[in-house]
Amino acid sequence: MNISILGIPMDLGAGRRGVDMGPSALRNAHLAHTLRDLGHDVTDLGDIEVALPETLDKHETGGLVFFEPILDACRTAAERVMALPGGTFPLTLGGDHSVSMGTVTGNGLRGRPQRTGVIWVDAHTDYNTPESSPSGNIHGMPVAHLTGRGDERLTRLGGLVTGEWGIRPEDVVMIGIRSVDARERELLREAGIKAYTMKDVDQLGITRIHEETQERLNDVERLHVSFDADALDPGVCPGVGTPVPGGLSYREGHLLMELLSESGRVTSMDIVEVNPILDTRNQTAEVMVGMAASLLGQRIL
Ligand code: DIR
Ligand code: MN
Ligand code: MN
Ligand code: MN
Repeated sequence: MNISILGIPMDLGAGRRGVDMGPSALRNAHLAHTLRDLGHDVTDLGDIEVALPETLDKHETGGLVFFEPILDACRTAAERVMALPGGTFPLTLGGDHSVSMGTVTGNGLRGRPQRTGVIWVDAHTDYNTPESSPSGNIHGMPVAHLTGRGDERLTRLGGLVTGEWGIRPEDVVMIGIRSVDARERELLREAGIKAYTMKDVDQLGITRIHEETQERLNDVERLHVSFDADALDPGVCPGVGTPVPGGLSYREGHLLMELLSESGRVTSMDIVEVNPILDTRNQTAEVMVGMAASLLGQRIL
């Protein structure tokens, strides 16, 4: 397979500094080399340009911290993904999770707009709107905006999204959830988004959750996996900005990626929220490279 790596070195959407170094940490953990060893043709497109917080005033626009530069970066990321030749697998590296407003949109609109399912692997549901968010941090809001709620400039990605295309709430499946804000919980319920909490993972197991996810997303034409490193337990991935105890084990993460790989249906992936400042000797980036490898065909035997 042809895989294109694109970095979005942005931490403007997060509450703490450092995930802007995520793409570099993942490259240092031998991302491209690992995927080439699996037989893929890998092109690293480098990073898009993102404004540094030190060069900006930290102003809020209607409850959205760093709104303009985040919209700019997301739009640029979407355009870069849309420009990739058909058949290429985009592997996009955050950055905080707000980058996925750009990457998911780019993947959905590439070639001709298609119905796109999203598997959101995360400790958090990232379903806040500017009104519901306790923090104003946009990394807590991408799923709401991808499914058409919140600030219209973000849902339309500054005019890039026109017409009917959008992610349908019923085409989103979240896995690994264990931190949801009060108002966010109400919005999620209203929207009818399927979220497998850690309790569900404990009770049902990843195999059953994967089967149900495939069933639910049976009709989508494209399938995007957005993997926030904080979905995994902080013991496995300590280098994240908002660690939450009780996460996916190393094997649960791999098993989910292995099963998704076997399905042959995944067409794009993000790896986000790797924070090297808070990490232990780049462990989190190494683990996440392993997750990408499992999704992209690595097998034990
Ligand atoms: C919280 C934290 N729900 C917020 N979100 C995080 O600020 O909206 N998402 N950490 O990854
Ligand atoms: Mn997230
Ligand atoms: Mn998260
Ligand atoms: Mn986040």
